[in-house]
Amino acid sequence: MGGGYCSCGSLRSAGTLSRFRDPLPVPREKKPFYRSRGKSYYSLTMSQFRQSLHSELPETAVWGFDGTYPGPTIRVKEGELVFVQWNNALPEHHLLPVDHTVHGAGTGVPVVRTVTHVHGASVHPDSDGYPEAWFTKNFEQTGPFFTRKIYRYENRQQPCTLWYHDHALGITRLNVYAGLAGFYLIEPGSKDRRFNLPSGEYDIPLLIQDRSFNVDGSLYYTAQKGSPVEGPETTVVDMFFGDTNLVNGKVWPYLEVKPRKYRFRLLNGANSRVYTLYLDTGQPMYQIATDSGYREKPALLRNLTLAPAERAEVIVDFANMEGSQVVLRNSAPAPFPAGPLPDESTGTVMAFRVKGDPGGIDHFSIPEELNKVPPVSINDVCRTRYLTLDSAADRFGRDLMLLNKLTWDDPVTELPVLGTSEIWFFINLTGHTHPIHLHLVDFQITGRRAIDTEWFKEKGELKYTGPTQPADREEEGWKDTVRANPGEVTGVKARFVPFSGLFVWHCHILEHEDYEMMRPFIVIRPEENP
Ligand SMILES: [Cu+2]
Repeated sequence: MGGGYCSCGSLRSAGTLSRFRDPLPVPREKKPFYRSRGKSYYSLTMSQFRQSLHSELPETAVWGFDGTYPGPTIRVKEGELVFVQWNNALPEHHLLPVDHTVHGAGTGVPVVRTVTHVHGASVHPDSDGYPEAWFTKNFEQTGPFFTRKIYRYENRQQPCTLWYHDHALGITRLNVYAGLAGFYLIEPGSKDRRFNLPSGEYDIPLLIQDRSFNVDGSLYYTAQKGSPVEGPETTVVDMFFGDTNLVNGKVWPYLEVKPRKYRFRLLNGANSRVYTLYLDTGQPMYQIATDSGYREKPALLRNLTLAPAERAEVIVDFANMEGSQVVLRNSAPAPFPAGPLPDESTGTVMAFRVKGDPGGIDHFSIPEELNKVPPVSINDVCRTRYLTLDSAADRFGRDLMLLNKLTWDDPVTELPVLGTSEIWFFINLTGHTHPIHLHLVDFQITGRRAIDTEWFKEKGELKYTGPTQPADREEEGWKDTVRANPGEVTGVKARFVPFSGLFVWHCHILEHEDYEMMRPFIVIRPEENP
């Protein structure tokens, strides 16, 4: 076996690892290697190395950027023109068991392929990280849609917390699980949007992921026993849930905080797990931003749910709490929303230890108004689309999830016109929630409505069984990923600007996106509209 994985069933029990043993790592910030007249140039390199993910575990072979997992944080300004060369210096063999029966991952393509997507970035299609624009070590081999080595990011969008991660067709779940992810933060271009929010050492990004380990410390990823396919074991599973939670690459870490306000940028970077996060002290988190920018006003929340790829920025005030420990916990069932509740291991995320004095006057504040988020209007909607989320079975009888009953290779069916607005209604006919992500655009949730799914499957008609429900509290504002819940129709309204061309929309459960729950879409220019 070429990689570092072990499928001998020597899974390490999560209960053998102590909680809150290691300090939270904060990814270092990447500096551009050249900056001139509002343009910045970066180069990041993916490689395999060993890193301690918990001090009671042997070092783990992981993949990362510039020798760290998660990769270094890229912090840019609104409107700054940024160029990034994403380099691949990974070994020839994959760290995890590749399944060659999955779309785009057949034996005819190199096993180790990468392509980096900045999730939520408004970019030209040639810099978006199209799943078939992959490349191998030193760009020796490239996928059919590869066009350029250096990606261009204009960052003409609201200040927000984005993240970069791998997006290679058929192996995204493995590349991200191995460690290929990091933060990409867009900061306000002008002072009036900076407010007086906690900054510097009081502004901390938290990448939350779940992982399982073998006894030798290596990452465990499912290999199916009794594979229906001849040859290597197949590894594509309906969902994958790890039995420990990591934050910024450490299992159940702790962070020493001062008794004052902190800004946390929460990102669910898990393959399949949904997190409902809360503080065990019952104290509030003041949410200030959603996926794609500031909320209109902060929201006082006791808990908030993030499906894979969703983000929320919150302010937590530890004032007058010297000497106490606050635990960030998870209460979301897996699968979501009707699976078993988390146990003590998967229900624990990290701890904050409040120590010392505030370190000066806490002059940071939670603003009353943050942004102008217009109410969702349907007056300018050019087109509505009804798109089903379906469960099916593949030729081997394995679970397979589809969008509109189509596969990745089927002809493109979503062709919005540049500059127009559309509402996409996701009709979820499966048994669990799928976080649906559209590249290029931000959107607002128009609402959710329960339907009779059996009726729909039989007659192909929508029979609503309840009134329209508005977005959840933590979803109010601009989003790029939305939870489509089972038995519901979920609507999102997006304006397709500013780039035309080929993009993708998909479920962000990585096991689903790797196995047909992803579709291309093309933003066409008005003159191309038939
Ligand atoms: Cu899905």
